[in-house]
Amino acid sequence: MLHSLRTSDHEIRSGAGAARVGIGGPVGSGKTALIEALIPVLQRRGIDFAVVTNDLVTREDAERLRRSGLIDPARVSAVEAGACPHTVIREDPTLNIAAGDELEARFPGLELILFESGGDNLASTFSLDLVDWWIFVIDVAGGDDIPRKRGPGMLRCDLLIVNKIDLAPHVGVDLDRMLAEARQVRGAKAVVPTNLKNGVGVEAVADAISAAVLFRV
Ligand SMILES: Nc1nc2c(ncn2[C@@H]2O[C@H](COP(=O)(O)OP(=O)(O)OP(=O)(O)O)[C@@H](O)[C@H]2O)c(=O)[nH]1
Ligand SMILES: [Mg+2]
Repeated sequence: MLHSLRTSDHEIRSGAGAARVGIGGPVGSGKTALIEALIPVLQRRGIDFAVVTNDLVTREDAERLRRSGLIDPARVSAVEAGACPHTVIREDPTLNIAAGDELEARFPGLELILFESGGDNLASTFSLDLVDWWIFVIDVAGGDDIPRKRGPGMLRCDLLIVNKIDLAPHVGVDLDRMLAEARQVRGAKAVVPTNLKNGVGVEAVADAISAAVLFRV
């Protein structure tokens, strides 16, 4: 069932469908803040996009984005993930696939859909039935030992963001060492440091998305 869904989904996407990008990571690492920072950058670049948020039992993040004034509220959809946020992005992403399909039907020119996972732990990963490419957001306040813990989310994502770099001196984190360890465990895969309070790193994230799934450089 999922297979046939995926097959038709792929066929749509390989034609005029929107690219789908996941944003996962632990609770509070800055996933919604990343979307808020990306919105004006993507708009300036003329990219036609929409957002799907996942919360446990509320629509808090969707409401935050709709109220932000940054984006047409109709372009923000919410999925209520229930108790296990990873289930709806990995084991059974049907609800998220349907939310993406529904946005594509309403906005025929859509090029990109960002899917924010509910805050989870270092093990959360996205199914490639749902997304073409995905980002994992960790933050320095979560501890500089996170890269050494080698969680699957951090290892397997296409782009790792180390956020809240502004907080490093306040939480006793050696940022250079944390970044070096993250790069070491990820081999050739990208790591981008960000401060989403002042926008440092956001253009680099938009560049990576554009190059990877929109084939723009
Ligand atoms: N100092 C600092 N604070 C940040 C940064 N990015 C996000 N925050 C703050 O961190 C808190 C959590 O950010 P969110 O974007 O809500 O995190 P989230 O990952 O979406 O959280 P959940 O959806 O609940 O898992 C908020 O208070 C943000 O303002 C940053 O780069 N620096
Ligand atoms: Mg959020």
